[in-house]
Amino acid sequence: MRKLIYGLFAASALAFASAANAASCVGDCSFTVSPGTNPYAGPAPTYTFDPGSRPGGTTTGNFVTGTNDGPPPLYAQPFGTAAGTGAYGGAGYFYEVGPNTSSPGIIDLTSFGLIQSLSFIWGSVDTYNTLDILDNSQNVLFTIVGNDIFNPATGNRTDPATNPLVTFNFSGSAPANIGYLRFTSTQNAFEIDNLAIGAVPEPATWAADAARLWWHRSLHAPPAEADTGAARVRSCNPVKGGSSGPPFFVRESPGLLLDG
Ligand SMILES: [Ca+2]
Ligand SMILES: [Ca+2]
Repeated sequence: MRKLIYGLFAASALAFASAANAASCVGDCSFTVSPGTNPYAGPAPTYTFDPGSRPGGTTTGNFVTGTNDGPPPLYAQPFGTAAGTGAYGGAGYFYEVGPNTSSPGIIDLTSFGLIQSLSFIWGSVDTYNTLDILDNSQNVLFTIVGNDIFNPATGNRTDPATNPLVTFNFSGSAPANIGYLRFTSTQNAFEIDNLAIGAVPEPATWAADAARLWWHRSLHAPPAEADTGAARVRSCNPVKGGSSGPPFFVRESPGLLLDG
């Protein structure tokens, strides 16, 4: 009986470890944390969260600017992106979720192809911030919490260590599966800015692009002689000093025609 209990315990512990590993950013997921800089020095943002630079689709959450100390305190501007202080985020809008505004919030990335990397400024990292990286059906692929970024995640608003650039890299099956980011914060707040998505078209898109390229080229192809296989005949001058015989001709193989 004792063996059975131990066995069950070991099996459940193993299952728990597997579940935990499945949710952590390991395997096909890795990340780096670089202390925040002012001005911002990361990749060009896909979304600065200013008007006109915001994720679409089924995205939820809040686009705000500045710091709102309430009461209760709602959110704080991520370090290095306050108006006029950074090369990016100059208009100052950022993305946030929290119980007094809305939480969780979802950023819809389903319009991108293979997502190989993504980065953002994680502002005032808190222990109660949770990022879930979801697949296209919104199942959790990877989970990262504030203390994974900096421990202890004190929420300090100006310390570069708690306002870092966080960069994720994905491999294996992850790039094709990532569909959404889910931000949860059980207290105010989880703030990010300058979300940069590193994506390439999916193979299906490549095929479509190739088909479009072929169609475009077929529309602009040389006259039909290039496609009929008919030999093209080019007249040449008679050989200098030759007899009074007829001029000779050369045949140009259509197989030598190169597509521009
Ligand atoms: Ca911004
Ligand atoms: Ca925060």
